[in-house]
Amino acid sequence: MHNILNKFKLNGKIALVTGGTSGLGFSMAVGLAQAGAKICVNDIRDQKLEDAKKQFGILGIDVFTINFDVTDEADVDRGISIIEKKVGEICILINNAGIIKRSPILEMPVDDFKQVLDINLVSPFIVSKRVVPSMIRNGGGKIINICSMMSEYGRNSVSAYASAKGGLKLLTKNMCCEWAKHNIQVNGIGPGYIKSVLTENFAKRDHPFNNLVMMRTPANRWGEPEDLVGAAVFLASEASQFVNGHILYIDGGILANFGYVEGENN
Ligand code: NAP
Ligand code: GCO
Repeated sequence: MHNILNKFKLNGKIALVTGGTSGLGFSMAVGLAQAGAKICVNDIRDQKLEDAKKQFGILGIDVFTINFDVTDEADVDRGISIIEKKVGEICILINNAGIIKRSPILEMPVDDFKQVLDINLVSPFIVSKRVVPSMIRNGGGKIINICSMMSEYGRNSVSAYASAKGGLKLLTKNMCCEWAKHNIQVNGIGPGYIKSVLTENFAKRDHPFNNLVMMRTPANRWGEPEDLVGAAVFLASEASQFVNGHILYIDGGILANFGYVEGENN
């Protein structure tokens, strides 16, 4: 009898996780590898690539690492060409690389605003544009864009980041519109507040922002990178063939919740 779990297996698939040397990307890459995929990760710092290779190795994963800058179209072409030559053509792409710069709009240099958009929004366009032609030739593929709950919300000081992630939500839907006919499913994962280097300054007891996140998150905890892995495997697998243009929020319920204070109904 056909077993549905076979639909979640990624054996024989080649996956690229951009910026997958740490944090959320690293965890998702581990999950895809455990599901059978051959994993490639890139970064812009050789030391991080070396450290990641060791970390993956400890987990028994033979990762292919490569240095290229996702914001530089020529460097992306060079990097992807090396992957195609040494590993094979990519069938799963997770556009994970990202940064955040927090500043009030009036104090934020335009160049900082542009850099955040370049990495978080323009680079998924660049990398996907380079990878999709081979997906089309090969009969299909999967793209997962790492959005954010800031694809839905604004917040003081993250105007560049929210603009980029809001744009990435709609870029995801446009990629779906243009590439679905080629059996390419393009979806987003929208993490809530997850412990990583981007948020480590907040996730400390009694930090005002930590108190806000705890109050707003019905799960009453910060997310861990591992909380995203099941969704990543699902959206990278045959189990999600009819899921397209969807942003799957992994946020402990925060987007469903206006907020609650003790005693509000007294
Ligand atoms: P992270 O550990 O800093 O991961 C981001 C990765 O992107 C880093 O490895 C970074 O490399 C890489 N990167 C940055 N610029 C690059 C470039 N130009 N070319 C290639 N790689 C580049 O932080 P994270 O929290 O895991 O973030 C991963 C993704 O999740 C980001 O898109 C972020 O916006 C998103 N996200 C995070 C949260 C959260 O709460 N943590 C929530 C929602 C969404 P270097 O370290 O060498 O610069
Ligand atoms: C912030 C946080 C958020 C998270 C995440 C939420 O400053 O508000 O860094 O932006 O990183 O994107 O989904």
